[in-house]
Amino acid sequence: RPGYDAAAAQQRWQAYWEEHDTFAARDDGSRERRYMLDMFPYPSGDLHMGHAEAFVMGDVVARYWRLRGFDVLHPIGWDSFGLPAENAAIQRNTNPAVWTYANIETQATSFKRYGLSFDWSRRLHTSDPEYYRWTQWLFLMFRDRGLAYRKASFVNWCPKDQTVLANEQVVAGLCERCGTQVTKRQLTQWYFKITEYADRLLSDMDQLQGAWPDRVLTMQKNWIGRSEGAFVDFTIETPREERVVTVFTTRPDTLYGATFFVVAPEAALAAEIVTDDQRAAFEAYLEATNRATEIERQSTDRPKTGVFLGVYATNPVNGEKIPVYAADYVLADYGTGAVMAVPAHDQRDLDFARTYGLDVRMVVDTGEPDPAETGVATSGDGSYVNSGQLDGLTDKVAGVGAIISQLEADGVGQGAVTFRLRDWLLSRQRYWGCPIPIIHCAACGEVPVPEDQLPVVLPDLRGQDLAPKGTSPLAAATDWVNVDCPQCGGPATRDTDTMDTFVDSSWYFYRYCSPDYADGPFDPDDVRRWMPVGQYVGGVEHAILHLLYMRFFNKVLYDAGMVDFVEPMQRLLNQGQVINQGKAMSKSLGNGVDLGVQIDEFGVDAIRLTVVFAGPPEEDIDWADVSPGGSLRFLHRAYRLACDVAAPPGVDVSTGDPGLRHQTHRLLADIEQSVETQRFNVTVARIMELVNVTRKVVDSGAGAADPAVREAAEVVTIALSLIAPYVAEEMWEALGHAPSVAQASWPVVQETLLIEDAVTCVLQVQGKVRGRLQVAPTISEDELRALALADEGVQRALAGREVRTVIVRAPKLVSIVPV
Ligand code: ANZ
Ligand code: ZN
Repeated sequence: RPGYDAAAAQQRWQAYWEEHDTFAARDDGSRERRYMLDMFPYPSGDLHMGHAEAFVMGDVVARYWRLRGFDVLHPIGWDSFGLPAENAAIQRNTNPAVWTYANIETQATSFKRYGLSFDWSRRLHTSDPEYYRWTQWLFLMFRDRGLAYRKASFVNWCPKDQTVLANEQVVAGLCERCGTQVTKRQLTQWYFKITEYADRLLSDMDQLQGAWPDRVLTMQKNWIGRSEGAFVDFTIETPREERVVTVFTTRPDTLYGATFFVVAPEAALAAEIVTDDQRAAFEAYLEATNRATEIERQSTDRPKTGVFLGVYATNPVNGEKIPVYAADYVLADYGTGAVMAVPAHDQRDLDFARTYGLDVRMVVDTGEPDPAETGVATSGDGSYVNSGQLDGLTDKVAGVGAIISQLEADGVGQGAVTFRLRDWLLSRQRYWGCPIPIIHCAACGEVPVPEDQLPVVLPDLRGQDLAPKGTSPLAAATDWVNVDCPQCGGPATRDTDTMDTFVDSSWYFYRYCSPDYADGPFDPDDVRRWMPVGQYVGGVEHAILHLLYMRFFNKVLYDAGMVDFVEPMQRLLNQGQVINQGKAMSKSLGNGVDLGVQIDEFGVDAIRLTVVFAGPPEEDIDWADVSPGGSLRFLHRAYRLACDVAAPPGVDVSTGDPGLRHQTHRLLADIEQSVETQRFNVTVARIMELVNVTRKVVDSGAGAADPAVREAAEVVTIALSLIAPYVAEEMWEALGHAPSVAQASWPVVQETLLIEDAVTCVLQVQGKVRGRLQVAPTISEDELRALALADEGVQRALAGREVRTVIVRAPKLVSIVPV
């Protein structure tokens, strides 16, 4: 027999949903609300298999919540500014806007076809002036709060994209976007002071334990990199002056073991203290340093290099004078950019000491062999030696405590906490981004663009050369750049940088709550009703980028009184990737799988089912191991089952085959549990099982007319609608229900039907059968009596009359005689 026609079903139901606004977020105040958010896509080309996987997971959640009776917000939009659009536009010689909005339309069409239950009325694009007006407003709000500032510094520079990159965008020394080796450059840039929130970004992670993947929490924790230790003041005598130089150390207890001192070559200090004799050597070394990346510099297996600066530092605890080096394993922008080197207990210092023949002095005896001989630094607990008043102590906590007290008493140091996290560099010298709403005036300095003049709209540079040159292409738009100063009216110029697109994506989920709101970035009431987001779904590649930045934004909004929750995303799911033959899909390997082609061949439902069935959502899917054809055959089977049902809608299912009813409710309980715990692959397995057991009953026993068959087919249809919505609509219709299954209710598990080896107990009132119960064969008489008296059919038959006798023959019969 034929199955369902996937292509026809897609056309029909997509049109139906659209016409009836089936998935518009209901919000009349009578139901509990849930917010299901997907990370919004970049509009780079059409949807691919990765999208197919990510978005179906969120769709299962949204559809489930709707069936459970929640009002569900499930919006979609586009992260539409950014380098990919600009690079593609340069390559194809078109304007980024043209390319971007064309891609958005393509993706929107594909999303609709893919059956995602989005509320399309809330659609947004971060490159729309109506949106980025508020990105600019938020930037100015941050600046008012002292959280946005400009400074000159060395920045990561991608020579190919000709733009600055945030540390997070440098992966293993390479540009995250194009893979080019990143170099350093000095520029004046805008920063967000995310470091001011380092402590809270860490401590609020408590609220996310168990609800966010551990992997993401660990990555954020390491990225924030909290270190406890001390600042210690050394004095350095230069030929010109004596200066105090502070180091940060996590091991102040090893202070007596410091045998040399190291400063970062590019820190201003190095050039200031170097002697004339050593200057030429130092400058040559500095040049070499500027060519190395931060990752290379921190690499432990790289040979240590450095140069003696000709000066000595005095250790504050023992007055010892130790030589000062510049070496590139010390970074300028971490701690204070200077370290006391303790080669016996720090491997990097030991490697350096062995290269340059410097002293190695053990001050913590851990019982391991002497590092001076083995070349292996020891870092564990032990008893202090050669360490003045620390000698005799035997653990780190005591040692660190004692030395910090001493440093503080002597006024030469103090206990301290530092963070690895750097401020967020947000300036980009590129065209296709949100303009920074600042005007530079010779007389007034930085002047914010007045609120009533927002948005600062990107000038149309169509036909102009956007190719990267190292300065923003906006600088060439002189009509746009030259403005009157809003403060003094004198000649002034606009800031020509645009913002990192991670600024755009740090607040889009608030905007979805009130997409047309005109008095601010979002309506605080709407946000209070819908947020925090109940479930966020997206890729783990954003663990330290977007997922940290948006937490930071939320905290600033919280401090500004604009939101009343500390963490914006209650739960996070990182879906896996779709790979092929064990490898990431790529053009060069020729192992790409095209989503459109797959859908044309098997239909949307079969592809969605395949993706969900392939494994737990966070695991990668190898397309070589799955069977969309098998999925399609299953869907046909499920469809035919619905078509075969002969009992009418609304039939009293309690008279149905007890064995099948038991299976139906047992599997329904499993389906529910697996959806709640996001084991969606198990959900599919259980639905398949239910189709099989039901089919057996249809083909034997009481057959298609058994009410239990209808019950089972309805459970199959509703559960399947989460994953394969088109065929589920067809089935719902075949079952004689009005459209749409999206408006159905999630079936209720009947606990009494879950019992293994249940026995049917007949309930009689005055000798007539008034009901049946599924009970355990071991049920006690008292329990059975209570259940029987509570039964709806019995109650109806009694019609309020008092009971005279109850005869209980557990487990098969209860006979009730009323007065
Ligand atoms: C002396 C010492 C002795 C250190 C010892 C460690 C072990 P974390 O934990 O990552 O915060 N350090 C400080 N500033 C640095 C910089 N700008 N560049 C490179 N290294 C720097 O690391 C803190 C430790 O890293 C500090 O503690 C310092 O070395 C080094 F047995 O000081 B320690
Ligand atoms: Zn001015």
